[in-house]
Amino acid sequence: MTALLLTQAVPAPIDARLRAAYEIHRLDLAEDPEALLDEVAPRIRGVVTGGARGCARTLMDRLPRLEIVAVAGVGTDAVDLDEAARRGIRVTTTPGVLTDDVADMALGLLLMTLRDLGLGERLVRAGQWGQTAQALARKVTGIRLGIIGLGQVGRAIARRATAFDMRIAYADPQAQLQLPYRHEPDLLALARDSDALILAASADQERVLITAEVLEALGPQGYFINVARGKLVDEPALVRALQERRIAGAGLDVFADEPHVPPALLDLDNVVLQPHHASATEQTRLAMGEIVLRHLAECFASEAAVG
Ligand code: 8YV
Repeated sequence: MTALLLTQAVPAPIDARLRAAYEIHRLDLAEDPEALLDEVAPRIRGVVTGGARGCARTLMDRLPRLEIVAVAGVGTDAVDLDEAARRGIRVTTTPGVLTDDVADMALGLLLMTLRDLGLGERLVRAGQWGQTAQALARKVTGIRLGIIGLGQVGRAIARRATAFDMRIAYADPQAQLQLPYRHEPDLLALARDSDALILAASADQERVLITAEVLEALGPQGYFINVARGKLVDEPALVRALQERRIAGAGLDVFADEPHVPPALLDLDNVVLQPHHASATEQTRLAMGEIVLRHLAECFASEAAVG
């Protein structure tokens, strides 16, 4: 049986089908990952991983027979693509199927953050209704929304935002003139003219997009939502801006060093935090798993045909 290494869980039905067709080893569950690799690495021919975990050079170097890195996700930023290309290792992703979920998460975080839903919920649970006054929230309908990255996810966010009568502008290297949104390539100008900024840019870039200056331009009435990658943000600057109320609030699904969340954020009421869960619905994770199964089958079938 072809041996595969999984770096994270997949839904049970996908797991069962993987186990029926392959010899499966779970790196994330191993008590001693090094000992597991010592034992199985020489025969591993595929890695199944997520967008955030990817497959670093150090792991690739341990796997001499590696032929495929099947990412359940769209970002390949955590996969060493140069090394994969050099060794002829396929890298596959699951585009399309998680777009709606990520856009839904962005809207959820936007609503939750502007309307202080987390704070209200904590207050009710603590039996404080009627005892602790809650400040009035920010109206969502009609805000000026700045979307950074108008790819599949950015466009899905814009479609949802349209139903909330939001005035939409976006920053993207490509102006999409067929769409009824204002193109504003200058991030500082976009931040200055937005009530809320949503970061939906592709993960596969090195540049920090959300700098201290962008946060300054967003200003004390502005909100920031991130469903892309934490490393695209100057995270210490974001924490300071939130602590000092130089921006109004943030909704974050992603962080620079997951699963570590800057401790200072845990004490702030103007932040909503999620554990990188934008695509974590049963329906979407099953759809992603189907694509991973197909990519694995194609990889090993085409090889059988050649051999
Ligand atoms: C994945 C992600 O769902 O697609 C990506 O790049 O970061 C996430 O949406 C996650 O990696 C789970 O596999």
